Amino acid sequence: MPFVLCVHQPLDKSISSIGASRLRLSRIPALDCFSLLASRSPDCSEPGPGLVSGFSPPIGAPPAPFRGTVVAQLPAPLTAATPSATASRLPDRPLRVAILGATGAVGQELLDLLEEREFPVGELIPLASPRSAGQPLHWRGHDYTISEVTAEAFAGVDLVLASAGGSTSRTWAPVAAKAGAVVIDNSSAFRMDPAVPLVVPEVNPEAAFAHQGIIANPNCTTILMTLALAPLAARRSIRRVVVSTYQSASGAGARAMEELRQLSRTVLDGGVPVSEVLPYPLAFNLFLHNSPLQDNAYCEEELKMLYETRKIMGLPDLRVSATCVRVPVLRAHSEAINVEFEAPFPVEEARALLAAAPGVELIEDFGSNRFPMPTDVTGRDPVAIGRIRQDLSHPQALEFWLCGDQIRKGAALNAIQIAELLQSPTSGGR
Ligand code: NAP
Ligand code: 2RA
Repeated sequence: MPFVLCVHQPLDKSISSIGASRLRLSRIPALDCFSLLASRSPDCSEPGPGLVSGFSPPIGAPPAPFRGTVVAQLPAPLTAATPSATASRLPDRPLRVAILGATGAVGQELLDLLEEREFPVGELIPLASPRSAGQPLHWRGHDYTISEVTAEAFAGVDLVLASAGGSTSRTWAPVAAKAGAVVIDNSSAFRMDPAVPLVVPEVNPEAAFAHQGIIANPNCTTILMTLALAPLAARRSIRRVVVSTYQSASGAGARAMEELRQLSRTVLDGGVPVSEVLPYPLAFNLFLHNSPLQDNAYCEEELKMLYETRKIMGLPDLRVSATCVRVPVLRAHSEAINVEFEAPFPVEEARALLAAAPGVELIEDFGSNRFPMPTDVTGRDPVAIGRIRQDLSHPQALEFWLCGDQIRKGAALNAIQIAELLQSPTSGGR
């Protein structure tokens, strides 16, 4: 039985993208078809009478007519008083923070962001492989020494920010969680584990509080895409997403970045580039994503975009088809996204929603053909979106382009935002 949910509360910037998924995920778990009626003016800046409705039929099934009406209040924002929040929060004091993978591309970004965001670190424990053990690390005016990861390293640790690959996380995250730490893991080890929340703070912040010691950070391409999809899905149900990615070398780690630099010099000097880190030379080249191919001819990265998007957005039937490509950009991923909705979506309405969405900025100048580029977002927090347009081949589909710094919002920033949310539950997505 499909329901109509009427939200008697003005949508503000955060609620517009967070509210719908919160309703779907935590308040009405049995709902398989939904509709969200939101009180909002068409320009999305002021409360007013507006209608947002959505319907998620199973793949291939025709949409059924609405038959019932349920009126529900949007849940109050998560606060310290929310029971699930208090049980799973990080203590409100300077924390003992371990960085597992402190020498890597994401680990280095984590260190920079902890400082930049003045995260309350009482004690820092930088961990890496035996290769780096004993190396010095200077952070926030103090000298540290990188240690090899051991069970003892997690004693008394409040928070582990892990970015040392899936096998390292599979070994050590449960050890750290058992020792009492909250682990926020950047690897794919636990993302699809039903007991582990998969969180983008601007999209499904409430999920973080259901953790049992481990929280998964989604794949970088997925994080960037859900920031754009969530505010649109809150207005009209999404039927299908077709996405092509343009992924930078840094998505494959610090050594892949260095290889791109070196092989670019080799090519410019007239030499023959030979790759060791990535499967093929990336300099002046591109290739389909380097993750393992599956029997269905999709690679792992492409299937992560399908399954992780479904989990984050609470849309288990969402259709997503991805083609992931590695391109010779040092840092920041790009995505060309086509979204089919259950009804036509005026471009101006979508543009206003995206402009107001948390974690998103628009870069759109049609007059000068100026839209987001990786260099626009390198070292910056927001995902930049542009060239939002009607799909000429489908009356209910929109096309747009986005760029996001995947080491930052696609990994380190998202992880720290989750930690901030657990320490101060109203901070999600700041
Ligand atoms: P990276 O630059 O290659 O860094 C890997 C880090 O893991 C290094 O600090 C390395 O230490 C450490 N490490 C490797 N093996 C270890 C072991 N056995 N024990 C302890 N530490 C070990 O990789 P990255 O790009 O930062 O990625 C790290 C993780 O984040 C991966 O799971 C990746 O999928 C995920 N992620 C990456 C991105 C991105 O854009 N790069 C985005 C989202 C998620 P040593 O220096 O000692 O070898
Ligand atoms: C990439 N999936 O290959 C990685 C980043 N997490 O770009």
